[in-house]
Amino acid sequence: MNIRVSKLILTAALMSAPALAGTVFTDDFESGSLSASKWLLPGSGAVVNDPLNANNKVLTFRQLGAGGDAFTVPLDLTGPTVRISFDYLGFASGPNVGTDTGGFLIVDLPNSFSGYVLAGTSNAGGPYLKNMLNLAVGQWHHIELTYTASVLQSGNGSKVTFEQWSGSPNAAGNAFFDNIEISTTPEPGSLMLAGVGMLLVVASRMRRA
Ligand SMILES: [Ca+2]
Repeated sequence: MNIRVSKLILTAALMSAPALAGTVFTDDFESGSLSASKWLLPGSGAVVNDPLNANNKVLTFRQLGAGGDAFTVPLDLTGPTVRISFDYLGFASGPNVGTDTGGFLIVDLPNSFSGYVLAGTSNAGGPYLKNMLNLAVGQWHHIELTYTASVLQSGNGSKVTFEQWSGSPNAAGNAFFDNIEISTTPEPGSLMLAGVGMLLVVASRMRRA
């Protein structure tokens, strides 16, 4: 596997001595299904073979959705810093799709099914972080998001949900996620940037040999 990384740092905040990152969720989908211990109300989410690598299993969606389609079980996202990383692959069903292949992430507030669109492949729908825009189709991309939980008011009981958004011009089943990892990183209080979105966005491209 050759990994080529190109970093796009939109807004970097100094993070000194980040330690004790706690992983609260991982799924590489190699189990072949959406485990009830990890996923809540999976909707049309389904585990399928990676279109680029038949030996790998990934998440996709049988239908377009809105407001979330594959929800994690409630997680402790008290932070203060929350990190979400994953791989994303999109194909376009027609020339009008461009790079708006439909993948979106939403962070649901604790004990709720409403929340904030965190990132998506289109400006439409209001992604809070825009780092999934303009991703080339037909290849995997590794995405890392870091945000302060206070900005989104996430906390213990929050869910992260994935979907192929119904606002995308793409046909269902053309968006794929893999290697999802969600963790929280305690930081010294003196480094908190109160009320300011602290974003460290690393978009990289991963080419599978
Ligand atoms: Ca996988």
